[in-house]
Amino acid sequence: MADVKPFVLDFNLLTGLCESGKVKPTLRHVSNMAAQFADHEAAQALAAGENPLLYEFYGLDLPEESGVLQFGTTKLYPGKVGDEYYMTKGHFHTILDTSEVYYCLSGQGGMLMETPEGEVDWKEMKPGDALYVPGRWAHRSVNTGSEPLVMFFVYRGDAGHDYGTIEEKGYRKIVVERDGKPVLLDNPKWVTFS
Ligand code: S6P
Ligand code: ZN
Repeated sequence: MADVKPFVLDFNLLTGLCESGKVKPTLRHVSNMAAQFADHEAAQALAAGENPLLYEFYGLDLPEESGVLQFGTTKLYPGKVGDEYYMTKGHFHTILDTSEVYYCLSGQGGMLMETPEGEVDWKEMKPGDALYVPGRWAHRSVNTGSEPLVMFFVYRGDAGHDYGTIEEKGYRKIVVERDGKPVLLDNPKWVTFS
C-alpha cells in the first residue's frame, strides 16, 4: 500500500491555480496539439506565431496505485482556433474501465466524450456542476465561454493516460461556434489525419 501521509493543497476557486506553489502546473500550448484542431492551417499559423497557452493542469507526484486518488484542477483559457473552441487534448485512461469526476469551479463549457465503440456525449458544465465520466469514455474539456473554465478532477491513481488513440484518430465530433453558440459537428478529419 502507498505510504502517503495526509496533506493539504490549495486550488483557487476562480483561477484554479495552486497559489502556494506547492505543485507546478503542466502547460499545453497550441503547438502541443495543433493536429487536433479541425482547421489545421489556423492552428499551424497560431503555433508558428504567438503560440497561445490553451490550458494548464496539475498532476501530483503520487504512487500510481489503485488505492490512490489523483486530483487537481485544469484551467482552460477562452479562445478559438478558427471557429473551434479551445479544448484539452483529451484521452482514454490506459486502464480503460476507470472513471473520473469533474467539478466545475468557474467559467462555462463542457465535456466532449466518446467510447471506443463510437458512442458520443456532450455535457455542458457551469460552476457547481459535477460530472461523472464513466470508465471507457474518452474525455476532452471545451471552453465555450469568455472566461477561463476551471474544473477540479479526481481519478484512480493507476488509471494512466492513453493519448495516442486520440492523436491518431481524433475525436468523432468537434465543438464550434455558430451564431455565438456552441454546436457539435462531425469532425472532418476523424481517422484521416496523422
Ligand atoms: C486526467 C484528467 C485531467 C486532464 C487535464 C488535461 O485523467 O482527465 O487531469 O489530464 O484536464 O487534459 P489532457 O487531455 O491534456 O490530459
Ligand atoms: Zn482523465
